[in-house]
Amino acid sequence: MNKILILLIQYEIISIILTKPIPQLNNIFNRKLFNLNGKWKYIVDLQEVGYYDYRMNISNQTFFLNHKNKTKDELVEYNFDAAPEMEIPSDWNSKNHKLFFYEGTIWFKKSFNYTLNNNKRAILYFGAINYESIVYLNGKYLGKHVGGFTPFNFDITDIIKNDKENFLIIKIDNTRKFENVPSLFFDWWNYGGITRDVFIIETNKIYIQNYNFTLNKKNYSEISFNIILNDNIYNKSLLITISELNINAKFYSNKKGIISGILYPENLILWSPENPKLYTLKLKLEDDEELIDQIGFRSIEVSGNKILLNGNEIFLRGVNIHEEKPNSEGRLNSYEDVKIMLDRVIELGCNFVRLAHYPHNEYMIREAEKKGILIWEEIPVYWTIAFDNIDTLNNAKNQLTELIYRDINRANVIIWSISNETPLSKSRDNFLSKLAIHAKSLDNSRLISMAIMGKYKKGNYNNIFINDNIAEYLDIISFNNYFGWYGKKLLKKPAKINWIIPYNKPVIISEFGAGAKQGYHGDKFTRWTEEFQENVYIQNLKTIEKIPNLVGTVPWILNDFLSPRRMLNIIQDLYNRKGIFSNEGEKKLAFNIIKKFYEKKKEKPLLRKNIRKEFFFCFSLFIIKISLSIFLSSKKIE
Ligand code: GCB
Repeated sequence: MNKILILLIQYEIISIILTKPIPQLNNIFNRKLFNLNGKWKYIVDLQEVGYYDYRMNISNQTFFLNHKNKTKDELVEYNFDAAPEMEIPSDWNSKNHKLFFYEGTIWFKKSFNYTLNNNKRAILYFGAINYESIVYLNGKYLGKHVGGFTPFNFDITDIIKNDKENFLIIKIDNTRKFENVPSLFFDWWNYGGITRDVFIIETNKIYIQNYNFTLNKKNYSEISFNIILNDNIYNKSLLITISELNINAKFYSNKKGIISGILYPENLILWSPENPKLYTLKLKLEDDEELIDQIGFRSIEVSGNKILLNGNEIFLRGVNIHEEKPNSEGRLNSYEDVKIMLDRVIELGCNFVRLAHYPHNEYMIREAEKKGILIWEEIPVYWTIAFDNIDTLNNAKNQLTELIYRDINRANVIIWSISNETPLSKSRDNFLSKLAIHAKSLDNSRLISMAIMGKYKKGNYNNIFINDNIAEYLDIISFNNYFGWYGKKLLKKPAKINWIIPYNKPVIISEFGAGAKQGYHGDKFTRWTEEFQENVYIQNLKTIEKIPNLVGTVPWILNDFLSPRRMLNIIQDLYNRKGIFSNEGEKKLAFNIIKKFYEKKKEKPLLRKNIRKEFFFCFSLFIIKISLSIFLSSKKIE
């Protein structure tokens, strides 16, 4: 049947408008999975021949409604059997050099046999597809998803053919558009394709869709929880077990299929970077399936101008990272890649990463959680976007929702960031305040921040000030500043900056740094040399220490990364060169500067205070002794 493929569309057009992905399932890796990764066929379709009829007037809003299904005869040029294959998950840009710069539509197809056991459900799950995807199974439309970095799923129980060949077709379009999130301009590679895992999740008819467990910040012997079932089933019982904490308790669902309550752990060991303790949590539905997770408990809060982790002040020794392979081109999408990245992060002395500028894959979050690395997660509301457009706002909100749903139980995630360097305006304020409120409504246990643009006071490059109407919605004031790199002031002498930050809140410098081509050497005033970058860090770190309320530093960035905005020949060659490591994984000189700074910061503030006290005590004794001996010897002379 598939020789010449009937691409789509044997369904009622109305379903285009009504069908949506079903609510998101979390904790995917611990569910029963059928793997759809591997080889997929693909057809590059620059003019979307497989979708649009060139005789129609595309500017007409009702285009979709008038759209006629394509017949077999119209699609004779579509033949997936003759098409090349691509390994999934991946991005097409690094898989086929002809597609390196490609932004547009590509169709993907996977054929597979599947056996659905009696009384089970099949849920089709995508870790992420960049950017817009329209999904069909066995010629039936399943739905559309917008946004390139978050998971989505469809219930395919009634569509999948049991013990027969099934075929999945996806139209993927990564065209940049002003109304998208991110919009037209961004400083990273617009990798297109099925960039994360594809699975069928097999569940029982009634299953646990999503859940969250939260430690009470004021009382560490209470953990509250909400567990959402896929159905409004009343009085369904669920057994929660965390053996190590002596928890083994039964609860019942309410009319909405939600199970809520409080657990009272005994001898709880809190998750922390020093001891990233995870417990095995078991959720067993009566006469139904059991779901297991590895879960940690910690508290995170702001007190005045400090961040407290488990009630203790913490300094965030951070570094930014993009989701790009550590030693080559392409989206990072495997556990092995994640390990290499985190080894670098740890070698640098960090306890914190900012995952710029969009949600990264779940492997990263989970592995960082095991290794005790704290995380800032972000959605790609980046630079200027269509702040006046309600669809753009809904899109951003949806990306935030999908991210928070996925990672709500990860102990290491402490910050939701709603944007990066957005230019000030009323509509932007309205947009961002709504995002901040939305994030809090979904999860008020974590901290909200965003990367603000640091500004110079007119005519005085020594005065850097932060002033943003959204500050009142933020728990942490974070800002980016490229002193010594962008702007007029080059670092000829140590910077004497006045930081003007009029908020009594903790402050993070979320980006600073400079570009250098690894292996290019010269004096410290020659741009692009490793010495120049090293000097920018030396000078920045001196003045950054003086930022009022500073609780974290996040250099930009761990590795050089691809960006179409970086076209300087020989030096950049399409790489943003601000990495502390090159794109091939070689360290630059700046590495040691940051590492030393972080070694100093590792000492607990209290410890440092004590050392200082002891030093002054010994020093005073020494002075007294010297004065005394001078006095006595002068007496002797007399
Ligand atoms: C920034 C952006 C980041 C860029 C960086 C740069 O402020 O937030 O995405 O890559 O500067 O290198 O200019």
